[in-house]
Amino acid sequence: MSFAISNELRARLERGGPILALTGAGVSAESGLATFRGPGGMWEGRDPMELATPQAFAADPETVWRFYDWRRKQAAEAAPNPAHVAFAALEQGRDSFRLVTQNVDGLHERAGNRDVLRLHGSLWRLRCLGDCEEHDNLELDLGPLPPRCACGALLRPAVVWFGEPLDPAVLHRAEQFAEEADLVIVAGTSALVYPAAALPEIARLAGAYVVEVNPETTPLSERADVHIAGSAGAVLPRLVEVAGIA
Ligand code: BJW
Repeated sequence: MSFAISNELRARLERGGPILALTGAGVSAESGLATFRGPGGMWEGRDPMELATPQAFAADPETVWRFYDWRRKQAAEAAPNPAHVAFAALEQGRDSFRLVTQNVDGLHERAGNRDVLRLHGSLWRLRCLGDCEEHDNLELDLGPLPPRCACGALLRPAVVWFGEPLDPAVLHRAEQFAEEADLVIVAGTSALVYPAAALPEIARLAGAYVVEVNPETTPLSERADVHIAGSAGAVLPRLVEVAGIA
């Protein structure tokens, strides 16, 4: 796949300023994981958007848990793809690289990124609806669904559903990165879900150059400095090369 790299993008990749990457479900599509919106986004004939709400969980925790149990198993079977590997190379090659993801699948961490700011939580953490601490859980067999905590209360995935606030400290850090960035790479997101979708605009207003990597156009496309219409797995390794990172 061939695509042009503008002089400005090349200059910003080469000059060593702070780079912020904002990633979404499309980055894991080439690992075989379904995105939320668009083709292949349905689960058992249901729209994932209807399931990713506290209301859906309150009404039917078993169905919502079956969806997340399926996602955990899919994610465990998936392997990081060249886009994940490229983001890990950027973190290793640049002190001032920051990765902010909306993804909950853990593939960035498995590719080698050590400092991942997870806006929407993680499939691999569980939260007790009683008083117990949120904790990591990598177990693929959670037993009968919905799972319960040792204290007897229901457990839920520690992800951020619609209408729920993001962790304020995480969001604050992400906004700071956006304000400090010289270059923002937005990859694999429909740029529809806030407050994540506001980060490129915060960065742009503070002087960053914004590049979007997505085979489709999104509401961000016309505001970004460049839209590269390609898959993250093809484009990101090339950007790493231009940045001079082996
Ligand atoms: C490829 C590719 C390839 C394919 N390469 N690309 C301002 C305006 C309007 C509304 C709001 C607003 N502020 C807040 C809201 C409400 C709401 C919201 O944004 N609604 C909009 C939908 C209108 N936001 C919220 O509710 C947030 N909370 C909040 O704001 O709280 C405020 C509050 C304060 C105080 C008290 C109480 C509340 C929370 C949002 C949580 C989102 N949660 C989910 C589920 C997470 C858990 C889980 O994973 O199940 O997050 S929903 C879902 O969408 C998930 C994703 O992270 C998120 C974004 O999706 P993403 O990653 O962009 O995926 P897709 O599928 O949409 O797009 C994939 C893209 O990839 C496509 O464009 C493809 O073309 C592309 N692609 N292959 C590159 N190979």
